[in-house]
Amino acid sequence: MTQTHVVDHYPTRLDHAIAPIPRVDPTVWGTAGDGPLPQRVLDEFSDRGYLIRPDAVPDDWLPRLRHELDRIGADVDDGDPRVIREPSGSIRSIFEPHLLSELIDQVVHLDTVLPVARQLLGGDVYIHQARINFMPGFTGTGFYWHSDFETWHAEDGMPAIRAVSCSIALTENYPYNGSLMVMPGSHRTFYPCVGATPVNNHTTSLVRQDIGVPDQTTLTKVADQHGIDQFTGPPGTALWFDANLLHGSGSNITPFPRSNIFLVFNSVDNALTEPFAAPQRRPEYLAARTVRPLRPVA
Ligand code: 6CS
Ligand code: FE
Repeated sequence: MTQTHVVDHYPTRLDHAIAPIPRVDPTVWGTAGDGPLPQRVLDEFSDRGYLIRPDAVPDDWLPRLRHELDRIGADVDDGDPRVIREPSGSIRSIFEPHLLSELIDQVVHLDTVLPVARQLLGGDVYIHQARINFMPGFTGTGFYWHSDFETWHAEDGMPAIRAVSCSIALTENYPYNGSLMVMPGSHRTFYPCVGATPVNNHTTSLVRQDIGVPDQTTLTKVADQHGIDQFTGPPGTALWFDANLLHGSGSNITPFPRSNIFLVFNSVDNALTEPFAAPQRRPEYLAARTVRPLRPVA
């Protein structure tokens, strides 16, 4: 859908390749005085596009959270579109867990979580997307390299790069069980992608993303320039990463499953418009259009 009122700084899903575009938005929108992160950590996030914060959830919450994930998985209806399954039938993701579970809503509001999002994004934030992810041992499959913002801009109409993801590990992330890889510093450049968005792309892209991924020549250059880091750590560790950071994961052929809570915060000043490069909007459970600013609990 075309729109004349919102400037598109980040053209993508094109019919021919164009050069990478330097990011026009800041990465850190708040200051050291606005939240728990000191200037040194804000600078690191600005430079590398991600942060690892241990102990995002208290240790004694972890068994309850794992149990809650099992409960949600068992309770959701078979036909609920918020449940994404692997071809084998096993559950890969469940969207909107914070609306399905009081406990997960409490995680969103923890003082290790919401104040960090508010500081990084410089003010009031709301949940753009939330999901729980399950990667089974032996058969778990990953996601090819992508920038989340590329999808949210093209398919959801997110105007600026003013969103941040918080992935909280509920299981141990080893280097060998399909844990996330990132290209540090790649968030400072927008990599336009070739290929139009098919109608109802989300019905396949949440299991395997083929559209909105940079080509191999581009990925090779970016990896040569920035290198690749991997997110490892014990349960309870949070990975915060900028919406435009290139990331991906391999398969998990080890016996050790992975699961996480994945929360995407967006600034209330960056509410969704019409998709910039897709034939229709995606459903609310993938891309919230109801902007409900999150209030820190007293
Ligand atoms: O579609 C989404 O919103 C998210 N999922 C995938 C597979 N890629 C883009 C983004 O991370
Ligand atoms: Fe992603």
